[in-house]
Amino acid sequence: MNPYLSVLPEIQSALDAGKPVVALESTILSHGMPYPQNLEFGRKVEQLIREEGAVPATIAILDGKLKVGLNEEELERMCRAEGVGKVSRRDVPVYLAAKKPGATTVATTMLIAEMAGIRVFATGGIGGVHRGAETTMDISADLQELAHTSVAVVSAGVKSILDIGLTLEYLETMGVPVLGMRTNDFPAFYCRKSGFSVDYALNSEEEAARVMKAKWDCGMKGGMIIANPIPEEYAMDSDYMNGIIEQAVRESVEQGIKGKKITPFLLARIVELTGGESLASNIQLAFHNARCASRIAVAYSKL
Ligand code: PSU
Ligand code: MN
Repeated sequence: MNPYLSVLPEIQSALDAGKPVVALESTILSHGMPYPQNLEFGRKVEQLIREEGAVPATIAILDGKLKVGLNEEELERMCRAEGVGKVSRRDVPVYLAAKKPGATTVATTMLIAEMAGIRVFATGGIGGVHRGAETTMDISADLQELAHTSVAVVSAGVKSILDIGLTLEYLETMGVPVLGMRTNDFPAFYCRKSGFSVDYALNSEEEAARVMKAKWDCGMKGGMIIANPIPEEYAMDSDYMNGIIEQAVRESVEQGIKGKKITPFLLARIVELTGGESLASNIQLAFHNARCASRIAVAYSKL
């Protein structure tokens, strides 16, 4: 038994009974969306998962524990985000030892989900290879985690704050399957297409579950990406978004923003520059991913 792991009783019972559970990250709350929209989102996304017949498990680091499932007060704390750090793999032991509050990224949420026995995780967008990474070497730890940790991540692809082509090359090198949910196009978060393709298109959530089972039953470690495009009605114009993203990236370079601060800086700037319009799309695509992940978890639990 991992002494740092603290799983809510409802989630532990579901896991013990082989019932579907869907993990959710907390960096999207603490560092990806403003308060109080993040709190409203955090509650609603859990409710959607329940409506699909699965149990939600929002993950965070609090009071020296790896928390799987948050109560109302803890969720509020993550959304207010006062003194809450952004915790990727390297930060975990420090936050545990110091009992500091930490929001988990995709990498850390996968890591903790795997420890708890959760196989499916819904997010908005994953981290990846940043533009200019050939000189900065800025590659999100999310990609290494996908290579090693056995959790399927449902995401709306990646934002074009990243170099999408290099991100896909890196995932290929790391042996991570990139599967499109009812699409051949790898989506670009706010937009349904990025100009790049997925490795394989899936026709259903059941098919995703069968791929997961095949991978893990034969002893292969590592995750996979289920790329789920934003619903048409919430998609944004790609020329418009690329212009906004270019500007945000330019400002980050001019202001010398580096390291783990880059992604939160760009996300906040994009919300400002679009006058909040991108936030509405972000919320809707994350809801859509939560529904998809729940259906995959339900299908997986029946195999
Ligand atoms: N991309 C988004 N929204 C997010 C993130 C990325 O569109 O909220 C967050 C996720 O938690 C992701 C993290 O795991 O940023 C990646 O940060 P970095 O690039 O520093 O690894
Ligand atoms: Mn980075």
